[in-house]
Amino acid sequence: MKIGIVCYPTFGGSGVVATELGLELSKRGHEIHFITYNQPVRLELLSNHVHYHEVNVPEYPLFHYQPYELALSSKLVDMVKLHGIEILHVHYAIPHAYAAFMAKKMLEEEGIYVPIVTTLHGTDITLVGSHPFYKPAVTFSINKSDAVTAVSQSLKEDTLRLFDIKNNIHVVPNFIDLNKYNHGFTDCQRGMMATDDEKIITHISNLREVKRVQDVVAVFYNIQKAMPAKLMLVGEGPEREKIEYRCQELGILDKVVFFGKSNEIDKILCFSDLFLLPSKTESFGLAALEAMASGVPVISSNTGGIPEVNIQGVSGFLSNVGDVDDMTKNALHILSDDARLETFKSNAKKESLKFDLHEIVPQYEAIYEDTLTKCLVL
Ligand code: GMT
Repeated sequence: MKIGIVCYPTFGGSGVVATELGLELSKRGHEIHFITYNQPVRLELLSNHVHYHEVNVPEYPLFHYQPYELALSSKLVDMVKLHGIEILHVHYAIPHAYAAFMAKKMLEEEGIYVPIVTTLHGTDITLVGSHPFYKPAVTFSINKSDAVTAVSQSLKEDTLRLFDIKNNIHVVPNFIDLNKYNHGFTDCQRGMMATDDEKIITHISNLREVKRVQDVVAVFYNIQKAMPAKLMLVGEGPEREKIEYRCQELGILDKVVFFGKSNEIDKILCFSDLFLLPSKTESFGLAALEAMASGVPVISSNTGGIPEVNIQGVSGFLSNVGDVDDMTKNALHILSDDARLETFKSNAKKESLKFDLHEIVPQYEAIYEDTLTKCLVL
């Protein structure tokens, strides 16, 4: 199949999922066209099966806001015509599903029919999409998609609760390339980050308010009072400065390593003992899955789709949002006994196998095939 993928090209989970999906689909013989405003961060490999088409939005002084969705829909029309793209898979409803619908209608005028698959990732529904400013357009775009997927059962339920949806929503969870996390490193270079007796606690996110990174700091502060420990904070975002000040106030700045945006997530997870994800909302929690695939147990909140990934008492523990004391208690329970820590590490790895990309990517292929068949019948 010739598949057009529209996504945000940034470090966010939706862009990562879209990119990894496109790369895997290309390995399975499909021709993939990424269409977005920058080359996606995890898209290192361009080949005759993987193409990237940049959407340019010319600056024009009359426009207070540059019309990205207009430029995107025009680009989609051109790319479908030029490359014979058969199906468009758009990740994140805003504005991608909306722009794709406009492209579809323009193409229909020329007798070309291209169906749209929309994948909902979370913040497009729970944080932004349900805002009254966007809600009618998001509802319309979801209802006009030929197929809709959500990354967790929880997100599907949220979508049905928040919007008036007429379409069926398929749950297709986030996935992981387990080969990437079967560390070939014989030495994780743990010694560079901590001494043998120190436990390594890690958090990876875009450091937005919704991630509650202050809770990460609070839990870590409690852990390091009970045992020697280091905190690895990976990612960049609006909360970064506040967090640094908080660490300084607490007198733990020398125990916290800020990695910024790192492409070496696998290496960092390789030497981690525990992963913290105390988010306020989280439709899936790809970062937790990546940790688990590296054999790192997870202490998380019990919000959104996280309980579909992190299994209570098996791969880690879940607490109510903001319950730092319970998170600390659970973290210390895992970390204070080496044998127990090993059991949780191996359980985390085992649980991650459910999300093997070889199991999940065929689900998307089946949706594409089904959608194309239905559209041919119409
Ligand atoms: O978590 C973020 O801030 C990034 C966000 C995004 O839209 O890229 O991630 C969302 O999509 C990921 C991939 O499906 C999910 O794993 C994340 O849980 C979800 N984030 C939230 O729901 C907050």
